[in-house]
This record gives sequence, C-alpha cells and structure tokens, in this order.
Amino acid sequence: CSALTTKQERRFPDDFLFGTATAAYQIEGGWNADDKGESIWDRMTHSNPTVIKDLSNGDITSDTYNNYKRDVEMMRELGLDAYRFSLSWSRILPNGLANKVSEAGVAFYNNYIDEMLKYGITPMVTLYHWDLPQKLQDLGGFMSPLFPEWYEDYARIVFELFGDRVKHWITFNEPREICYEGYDWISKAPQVNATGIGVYRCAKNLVMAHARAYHAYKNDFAPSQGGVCGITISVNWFGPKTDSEEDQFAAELKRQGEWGLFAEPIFSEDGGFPKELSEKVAQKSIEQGYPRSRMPEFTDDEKAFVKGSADFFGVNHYSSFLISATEDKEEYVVPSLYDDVDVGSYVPGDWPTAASSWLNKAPDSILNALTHLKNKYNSPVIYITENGWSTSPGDGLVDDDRISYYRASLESALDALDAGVNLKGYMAWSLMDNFEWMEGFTERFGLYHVDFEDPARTRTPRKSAFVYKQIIKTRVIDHEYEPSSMTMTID
Ligand code: PNW
Repeated sequence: CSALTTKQERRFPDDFLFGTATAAYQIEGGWNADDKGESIWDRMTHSNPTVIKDLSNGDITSDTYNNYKRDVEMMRELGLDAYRFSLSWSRILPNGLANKVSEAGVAFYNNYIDEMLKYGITPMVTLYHWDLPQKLQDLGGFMSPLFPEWYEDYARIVFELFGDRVKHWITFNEPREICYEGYDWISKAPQVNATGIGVYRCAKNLVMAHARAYHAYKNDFAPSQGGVCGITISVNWFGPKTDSEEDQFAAELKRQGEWGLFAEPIFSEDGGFPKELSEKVAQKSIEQGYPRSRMPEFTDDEKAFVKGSADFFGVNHYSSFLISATEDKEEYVVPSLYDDVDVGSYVPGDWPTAASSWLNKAPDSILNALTHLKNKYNSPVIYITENGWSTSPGDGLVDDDRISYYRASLESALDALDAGVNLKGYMAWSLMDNFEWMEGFTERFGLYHVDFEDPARTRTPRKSAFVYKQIIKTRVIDHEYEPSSMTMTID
C-alpha cells in the first residue's frame, strides 16, 4: 500500500496571506507633487547625487503616483491576498508636524486603498519606510528626544484617516537600517555618521515611538476599528560557524546587534536592550574613555511601556551568515556597532549570491530564523513582510534564479509551519522593479520588470510572476511548474 501513496503535498493554509511588498520612496515618484514636503531622501539625492551608484533618485521611479491603478491590476493578475506598501510621511504631513494635512496626499492614499479593497486585496500599511520629512531631520530626526511625540502625532492622524479600511499596521520598517545605516553610518539617508553612538540613541527613540503609536492604536482606535499593529525588523539568520561555545556566543552577540536591539525591548520577557550586548558596550565605552555607556538604558517604566507592544512580529528575511568568534574578522579603528559586537561573518562559497552582495540563498534560512524567534519570544504571530532576490538590469524576463530562491524560501516557510511557528503570511519583495536605495536602478527585485526609460513606466511580468501566481492559487509549491506562455491574465 505504501508504494502506491505519493508523498503528501504540503499546502499553505487557506487563510495564509500571500502578498507582495513595496515602499513609498522606492515606487511612488511624485516627489514634489501638489504640496508634498521634502524628505531626507529627496534632500540627499538632490544635494549629493554621487552617493547613489547610478546617480539616480526616486523623483519619478516607477511612478506609482500616476500608475496606481495599473499596480492594483498587477495585484489582481497575481491573485494576491494582501499588499504591503508604505505611506510617505511628508506626502501626508508636508511639514512633518501635525499642523497641516495635505488633502492631495490623503486623496492619493484613499484612492490606492479603495482600489485594492474593490478587488478584495487586504492592505498592509507601513507607516515609516525610511523617508523622514526633512524638516524633522533639521530638528534632529531620530536623535531628538521629541521624536516619539512627532511620530505618535503622525500615527494618530493616519489611523484616523485610513483605519476604517486598513486593519494591518506596521509602525517601522527595519529599525537596523534606519538607525545603523542612517545615523551610525552613511549607507542610508540622512548619513549622520555618529559612529558608535547614533545606532543606540536612535534605537531607543524608535522603540519608544513605536510603543507610543501602538498604545495610541490599541487604546483609541482598535476598539472601534478592530485591526492589529506590529513592527517589521530585518531578521537574517546568524548561526555559529562551528559548534564551539565561543562561536555560539559570537552568533548570539551578532543577533543582538543586528536585530535584538529592536526586538528585545518589545518581544522579550524582561524588556530593555539585549543583556550581553549592553554589558559589552558599557565596558568598552569606559575603556574608550567615555564617562558612561554609549548605549542608553530604559527606565523600569519605559521597559514596561514597550514590553508586549506588538500584535505581530514582521520579519524581513533575505540571507544567512555563519558567525565566528575568531575567524573572518575585520579591523575597526573607531567605536561602532560592529566593533562592539566584534565577531567574524562568513558565507560558504556554495551558497548562491544575488546581484546584491549581501543576498544569498542558504539552506533552511527561514526555518532557522523563525524557529529561533518562536523559541526566544514565546511563539509570536509572525508575518514575513519581505523576502526576495535581486537580478541585474540586463537579465531579462526569464528569472530562474529568482524562482529557485522563492521556491526554496516557501519550502522553508512550510517547514516553519510544520515546526509550529505561528506564521500567518508572506510578502514577496517586490511587486515590481523600483529604486533600490544607494544602488539606484542597478539591482532589480521585481516580479514585474519596469521600463525606466519609458515615460509610461511600462510594467511586464517576469517568469517568476507566473510561478508565484500558481503557488498562490494552488497553495502548493510545484517545482515542475512552467508557465505555458508569458501572457498575463486576471483569473
Ligand atoms: C530591505 N540585509 O532592506 C528594505 O526594506 C527594502 O526597502 C529594500 O529594497 C530590500 O530590502 C532589498 O534591499 C534590506 O543586509 C537591507 O540583509 C539590507 C538587508 C536586508 C534588507
């Protein structure tokens, strides 16, 4: 009898949310449409264009501001359950502060959301995906002790405006990229370069701002609107290079520095910053001659306020790295997060690499990351809010490497479901090609190709779009599936 039974097909649950993700500055364009205010990305790319690899910017990019109906048509072609996108703060509040709301900005998002809802697509909205109003940066941005207040004001306006229709809220996208890359270093706007200081100051203000928005939502909006509010953190997998105790501890320190800084205050039992890393930073700070730790602390009241302030854990997952206490290390000359963590990072040569240097295809990548979160943080509800693969601009529409990455990721997500992870959805990055930050248009993540030479910004499905569509429709990963043509329809 067993010879006759085929291996049971593993299915995604019917209520599992399949979607794609994008971000405002990367797709919208319309950088100064109507009364939109300037953001830190507008300022940086205009005043210092050479920081972007191909000297480009997001002024027009995929021009979703004028193409949103086509975007929703693509969502329907793919058969998406959900769509994750972000709001541009300075499109809604041109000054950043809550004294003036832009009617045109609000109308744009109302149209976009209503168009999705018309076709049964669930909007999942990120309040902040890196495009801070420049006026707030002029006042210190995430370094200012006033930041949590500005952010709560903005969040309340957004919940009030869109919360009747939006039931999935994400406060911040990727605190590490905001705080480390933008404030400690120069690899994202606003390039503050306050190395060894900026990341920790920003982390505390960001986490406090998140908690204020969460409590505002739970107290004053959720009772009538009935939605959920979480945060998205980039959780790549960092495992030990060997089984040695030293490497295991090194991997733990690395996880604390990469995402524990932001996850621990919100999701852990104890609250506050991760213990081993805080101790290390405190000790190093004194050795370096600082009068106190470069990492601030949370008071007991602050800890209690932040702890548990998320209905779900949004995970952006792309890659894995093997961490060593002694090998593969770099020299650091100034205090920095990397110097504080002080471990080596290694990627085996047989893990395929994408067009982005940091993006690799590793075995069990999602399974490892999600089971770790499950065990560490008492089985939170998890959404994978980004996962995807980059190719080069000339690579065309047949993207077999991307397909192989998506299939492997989704197999790993099924393994995580089998392991009891409370995983509720998966958003592919990205619906379409877009402005890839410092890399400009030199790296492409889209299921749809966008022609950036064409004023109409024509979108064309890649082969991966057909494969993803088939997975969403059947809830099964068929590794043999080949699209019969490259003509897309709405089913
Ligand atoms: C994400 N890493 O950033 C962002 O949320 C997107 O806006 C971006 O376009 C996308 O990934 C692709 O880059 C990441 O080092 C930046 O693993 C760095 C990493 C992961 C995600």
